[in-house]
Amino acid sequence: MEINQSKITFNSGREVTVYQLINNVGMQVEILSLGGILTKIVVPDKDGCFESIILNWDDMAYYEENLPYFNALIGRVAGRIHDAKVTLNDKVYTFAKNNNGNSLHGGSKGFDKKIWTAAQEVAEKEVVLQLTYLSKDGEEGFPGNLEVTVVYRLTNENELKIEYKAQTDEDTIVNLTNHAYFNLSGNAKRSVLDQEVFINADKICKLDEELIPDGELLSVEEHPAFNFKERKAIGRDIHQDDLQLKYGNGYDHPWVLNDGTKAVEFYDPISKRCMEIATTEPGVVMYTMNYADDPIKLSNGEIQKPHYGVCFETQKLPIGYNEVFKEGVLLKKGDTYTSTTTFKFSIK
Ligand code: G6D
Repeated sequence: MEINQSKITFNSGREVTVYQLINNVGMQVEILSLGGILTKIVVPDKDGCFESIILNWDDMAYYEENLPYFNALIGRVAGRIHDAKVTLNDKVYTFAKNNNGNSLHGGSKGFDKKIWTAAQEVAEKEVVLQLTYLSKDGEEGFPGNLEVTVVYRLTNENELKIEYKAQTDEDTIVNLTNHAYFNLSGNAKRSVLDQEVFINADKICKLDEELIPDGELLSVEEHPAFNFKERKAIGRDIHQDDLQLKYGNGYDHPWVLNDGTKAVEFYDPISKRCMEIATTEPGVVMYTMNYADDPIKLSNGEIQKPHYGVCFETQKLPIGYNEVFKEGVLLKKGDTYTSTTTFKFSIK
């Protein structure tokens, strides 16, 4: 078990630390102090070939812009907030309208753009990187001084646990996640459309063309393209004639998770790599990288392309019309926000 660290200086002059966590069986996780961004998750395939299973930019400097939020911690509020405003205790708070007139992923400079303070620990059975950040009262329009702690925990069972904790001195809203782009082929050598997904959910949030929910939940039995209760290839139904797929230009929806130990299973039948996700969160947004407009190079030398990554953003449901689902993201003064999501890697 070890943690190595190095420094990189971005064009802006900001110095960022790179932390490399290694367990006793060769799994590696690389994390930046900028945005808690994951730049590598290296696991073996069926032949013992160790490759990274998340997308990574070729030029690390691009992580300062990072328009698609590659592999970053997202907050203060992940997902969308309709009309970029919310009412708390009879006061209206307004946020940056950074996505079709709505708020997306914490505003113009969310948690993915912040430098986090790190503390590290190497123990016998795990290596731990703790990141902390103080989001000041009024930052991006959100009320309350919010002290946030995110712990990345790598175990010898090839599990990466992400544990979130936050406390506030004023009532506020919080919804934290990680926006990793996974591809189990290894170094993104193939699209994810032939990789298979199971999602333990009977319903999705109905979205409109701006991807804003109105509170109605749709049954995956009536929208079979969104039915992942039997593991299936991501690409099998992605082009079906379903208005929800049209709105998202693919999958970009919150699934409402059933109770159970396994929320998601993601599997590549060629490499035999398997990733299982367990979470405390009520929902998961599966986003199939439906857009890749900017011709930016990945670390494998290829220009990024749609459907070469898939995100499983575990989170609470987004605030939609008439502030639906707002209750789920409320954090009262003096209460503690906690959330844990575990990614377990194996060969099947
Ligand atoms: C698009 O709608 C999607 C979001 O869900 C995603 O997080 C972002 O791209 C990267 O806006």
